[in-house]
Order: sequence, then C-alpha cells, then structure tokens
Amino acid sequence: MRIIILCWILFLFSPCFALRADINGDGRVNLLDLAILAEEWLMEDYEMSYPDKLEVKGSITPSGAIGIYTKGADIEGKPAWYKDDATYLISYSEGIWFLSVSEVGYWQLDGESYTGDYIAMIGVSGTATVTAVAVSTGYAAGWLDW
Ligand SMILES: [Ca+2]
Repeated sequence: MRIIILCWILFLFSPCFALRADINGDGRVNLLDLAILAEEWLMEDYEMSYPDKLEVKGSITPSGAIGIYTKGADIEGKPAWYKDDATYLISYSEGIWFLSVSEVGYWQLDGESYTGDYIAMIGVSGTATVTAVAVSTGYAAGWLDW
C-alpha cells in the first residue's frame, strides 16, 4: 500500500502523466486528486478483505450445506455468500455470522470472523467448518486498470 502511494506521488508530479492524474478534472494535479484516489483505495481495501468464495465442510445435516458458496449481494452492509440460489446462505447480523438453510434452520458463529466452526442451532446438526477458498489479488489488478 505504502509503495503504491509513493508511486502515485511520483506520477502526480511527473509532467507526462499530469492529465491522467487529474482525477477530479479541475485542470490541476494536486493533493485533492490524491485524496480522492486514497479514498477509493480504502474502499477497495474493505471489499477485498473478503474472499470471493467460501467452502463449508463437516459431518453436517442437511449435507446440502456442504460445498462452495459464492459472494453475492450484501446483507446489512456485510458481504454474504450464496449456494443453490440462496437455499444455503452465509450472512452476518448484529455480531453473529449465520450459515442458514432456507426454511430449515441455521448454524452460527459469534464474532467478526466469518471463517471457523459454526455451531448447530435450530433444525440442523453437526459442526460446519467454513474456510476461505480464494482471495482476490486486488492491488495488482486495480493498479493495471489505471
Ligand atoms: Ca485535480
């Protein structure tokens, strides 16, 4: 992160890239442009701290909950992962991560971390272990996009 910002500062003051660096389009390249960029990076940072896919394993019932979940629409401002058209769902609410089975029940994991052992609560049994499958290589891709 620090290295990328340094690169950008070099970019900002390099005449060749002057127009490219004018992010807010006011004809000048200054710290305002860098501030906009930094803000975008911080937002990207937040999104990219979540993997695209999670895997659920364990001796659990219903066994349909086992498998790969794909990140989809956010729920309550947090990422959520879906399987089989949201029949199976990993989502967050008020300090608890839930692995829920539509119209059946759910497991839960207390705290901010979505990976770990989810405990059977209602309508399900066994301990469901959730792990991250793939983490986005965000910085490199974001940088090349520019
Ligand atoms: Ca500007």
